[in-house]
Amino acid sequence: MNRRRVAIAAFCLALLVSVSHGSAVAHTLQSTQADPAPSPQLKALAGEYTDPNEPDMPGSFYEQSGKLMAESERGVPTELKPISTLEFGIPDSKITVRFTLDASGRGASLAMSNEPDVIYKRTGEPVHHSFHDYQRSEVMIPMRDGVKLHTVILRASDIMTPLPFLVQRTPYGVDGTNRASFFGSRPELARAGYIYVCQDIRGRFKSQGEFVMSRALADHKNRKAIDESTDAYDAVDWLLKNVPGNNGRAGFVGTSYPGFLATMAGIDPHPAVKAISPQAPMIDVWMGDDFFHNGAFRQSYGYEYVFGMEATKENSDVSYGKDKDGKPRDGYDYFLERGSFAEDVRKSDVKSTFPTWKLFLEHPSYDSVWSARGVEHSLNAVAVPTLSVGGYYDQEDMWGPQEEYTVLEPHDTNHQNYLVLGPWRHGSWASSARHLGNLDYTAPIGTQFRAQIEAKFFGHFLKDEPGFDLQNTASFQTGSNTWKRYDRFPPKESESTSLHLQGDGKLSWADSPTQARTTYVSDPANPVPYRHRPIQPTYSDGSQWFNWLTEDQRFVTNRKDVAIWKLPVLTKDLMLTGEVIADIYAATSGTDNDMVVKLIDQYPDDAADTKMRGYELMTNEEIFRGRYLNSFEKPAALRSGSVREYKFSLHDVDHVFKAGHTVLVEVQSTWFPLYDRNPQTFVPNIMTAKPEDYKPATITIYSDPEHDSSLQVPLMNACDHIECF
Ligand code: PG9
Repeated sequence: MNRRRVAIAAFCLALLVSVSHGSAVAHTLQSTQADPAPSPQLKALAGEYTDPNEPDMPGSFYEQSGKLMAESERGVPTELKPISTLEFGIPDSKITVRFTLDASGRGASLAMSNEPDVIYKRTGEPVHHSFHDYQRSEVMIPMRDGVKLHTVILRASDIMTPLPFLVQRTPYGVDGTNRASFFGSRPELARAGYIYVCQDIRGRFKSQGEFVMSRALADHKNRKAIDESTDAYDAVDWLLKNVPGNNGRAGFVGTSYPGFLATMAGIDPHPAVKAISPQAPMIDVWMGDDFFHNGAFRQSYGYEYVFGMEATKENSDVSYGKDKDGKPRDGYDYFLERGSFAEDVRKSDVKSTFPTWKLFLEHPSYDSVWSARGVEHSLNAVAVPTLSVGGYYDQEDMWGPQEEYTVLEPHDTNHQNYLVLGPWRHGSWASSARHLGNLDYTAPIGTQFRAQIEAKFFGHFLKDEPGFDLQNTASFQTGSNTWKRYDRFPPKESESTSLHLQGDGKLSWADSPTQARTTYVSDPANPVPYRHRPIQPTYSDGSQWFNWLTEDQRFVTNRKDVAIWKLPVLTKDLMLTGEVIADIYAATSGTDNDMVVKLIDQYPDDAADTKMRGYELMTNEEIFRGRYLNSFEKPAALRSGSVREYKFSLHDVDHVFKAGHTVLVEVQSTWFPLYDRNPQTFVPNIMTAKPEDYKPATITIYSDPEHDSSLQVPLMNACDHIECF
């Protein structure tokens, strides 16, 4: 399955129609079709149906000319295919909808084959929505070096006034872009009216040229040089001259890889580019986004994502195969048995090593190969209004948007650097759901962002429309479940305050008065899983990858290789807004190691929401690879037994730990198989470590006046928790 669609497919009925339209695979339901149900029967099914758990995503069904039609806020009217009188197929998909009648013979509820546990109840009469009539065309747009890029253009033919371009460049394929997919993925923008342009980047799908993963910026003084920034420039230049009815302005939008591409469109931009919204952009894949974090290699993700992108010009899937009982293999076992990343590559049986796998193998440290790809080094001007969007629970690119905003902020002379953060997973602001995993935000925060901020941002800068009132930052604060607006992030009220890791597993606002040591043995043969097992391939159907950052951490809390510190139960709410920094003093009996630090909100055992009782919810987490303590460029062995300071960011938070909850800090040295195992004995290149290099090591965390292990947390209501003078 196309990986972009996996993320969208989870959003159920409201999106169903549009998802099926975007499908690359045409599954036919013809053979199972019965004669159409008679109209009176279809009329009885008519209504709006809603999942009570997700009340903001209803879908409507109605009879039209003897056919059953479906539509929703983002699903264009679509004719369903009758299978029986109560069961219908969604065109171009395997999904079926089955109705249940009430005693009077009227539709009462429905279930969809792809969501067997959800029952949609009839909640009213069918609701109709307006959908512009987007006309689709395909072109090959020439770049300055003659390479042509495949581009789909949608123009709202029922809007007569000149419109701006809204451009998304992507490596994930644009063939499925049409009226239905535009409304399905960006309903507010589709309804507002744009010339929507989606382009395959170089070397992907139907575009010519060579694909280079996170292509570095070229020297723009060389007029012939090309990169994603010049391709964006050339595309805009061509569109302005060749697509009639444009208003002379262009905006760029995109999430993740397309978010990075939106960022690139804002570097030395075409003069017509008036707004960009990089959403979950990856900014530096070595420092903190997809492939490494502080030097620790994201083994399962790096292996699978690159396979998906570089095996063919289109998207490919990885399988872990079956275990001896014929069940799908657990990714934990799969990667543990293989060993180092070099073994993953060797056992993958690909004919020649993919270019980005080769980079991982040959450039494990932050050398010029990676720093050249680090976008943050080129963000030295807010050349166009920039709306960065990020998720506190983004499992792929949490760091990118935070970094983009932070690096741009000092250059923001015109006050056009904007940030929106919320408790979303990767890209889930596109959803209208209230939930993320087990968490309930009590409102459709994605819709609120899209309607009140994103649509108004583009409306203001591309069409001079009123209503955009964001000053600098909007953040949906968890715990209190409220939207906050800040005139900068972190806000000036936020005070970085030490939370000390003391002896006996105590967390305290007071300094460590005594000497305390906490030890655990980290064994690479038995690494701590990063999420509940079994672990499915990252983007496979049913994969739990998407929500793992919100999983209850109790599944590892009792392990002997996870050290825990705890604050007494809070008597007042504790509000943290800003950056959390880990500052841990530790020694290892080995010569290399990893430090994983997690900040956790522990819910009380009598929490009102029964599924949250005793829940251990991470708010912040990160890893640091010890060999890079001196330098990211030149790894060095640690001296066995010597105390070192591990100081690194756990990134931004905006969370209220409620009175009655507890704060936990956990430290561990493996997080597998998301991160490859550190052999814990220094080897020049961990990618090629041999089985005998992996050794258990004793990790000691220090708590004393000289080695004051702590977390620096951004306290908003400091005087409620520490003495204020
Ligand atoms: N997280 C994906 C990615 C972006 C950039 C580089 C590598 C991976 C994505 O969702 O596009």
